[in-house]
Amino acid sequence: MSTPGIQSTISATATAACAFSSTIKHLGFNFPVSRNFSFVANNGSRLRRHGTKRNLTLAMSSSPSNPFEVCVKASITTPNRLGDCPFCQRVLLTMEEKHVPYDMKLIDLANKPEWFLQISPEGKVPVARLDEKWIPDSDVITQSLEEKFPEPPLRTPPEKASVGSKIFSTFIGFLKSKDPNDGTEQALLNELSFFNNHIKENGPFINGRKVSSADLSLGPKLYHLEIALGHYKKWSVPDSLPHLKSYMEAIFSMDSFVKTRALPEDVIAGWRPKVIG
Ligand SMILES: N[C@@H](CCC(=O)N[C@@H](CS)C(=O)NCC(=O)O)C(=O)O
Repeated sequence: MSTPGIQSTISATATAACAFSSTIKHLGFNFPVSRNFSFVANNGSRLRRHGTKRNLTLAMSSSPSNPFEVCVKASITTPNRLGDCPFCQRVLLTMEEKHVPYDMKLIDLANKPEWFLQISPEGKVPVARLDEKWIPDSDVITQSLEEKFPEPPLRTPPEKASVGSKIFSTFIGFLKSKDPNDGTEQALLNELSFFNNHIKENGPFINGRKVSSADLSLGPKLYHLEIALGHYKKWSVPDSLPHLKSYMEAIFSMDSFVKTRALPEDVIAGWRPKVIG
């Protein structure tokens, strides 16, 4: 299915083109830079970084004329900005970490276009087009990306894949709670302490030295936790959990994270209906 013109699309390659264009001007050249040229230059540097023929083949399989398309939540506070969906950020982080060029289509979830509902009948983001098929759900999309783009490998071993997986639901329970004595804060603290100990013994990331898929799933959720609980409950991660704190700092400062994170005001606005109830 073809999607309409790219009014609501921000192209990762186009962003790279801007960056590259300003570099050229800075060097004193002045000629127009095409999207293609930027792509080649962009992937050229990736190829040097990875230095394998396999990467060349993989990079070329999603050329700028046919980059991966991913529908993500649009900002509700700022035009033409990525919104506050942690599942969308997880997919974007995976593409960034695997150096897969993509086109991002920003979906206004309060006013879903007809073409979007046709490719995502449940009306949910993220949905990504892989091999000409639209795939919903961040679990399925990231697994498909892992199969199609095995380098760098991001798979978390099964015995560690569920570490931290209860943090998001306990965070939501605490955020929604109106009764300070209902145990929701303690439930969250228990999950965070468990995670803190895991990182102390296995860190700096869930699977050790390198970031893996479980980190890319949890990182955006911890970002929401920090912003939403800070705003609505004046709550922050206690100093008694230093390994969790440094984990959050490490994830939040990754280039891929900075590039794909939501605006704090969108995170705050996004959780307001849940807090108000
Ligand atoms: N399990 C799904 C969850 C996706 C999801 O819940 N997305 C939300 C945005 S964060 C959504 O699209 N909600 C539909 C709506 O708000 O209308 C995944 O991992 O992709």
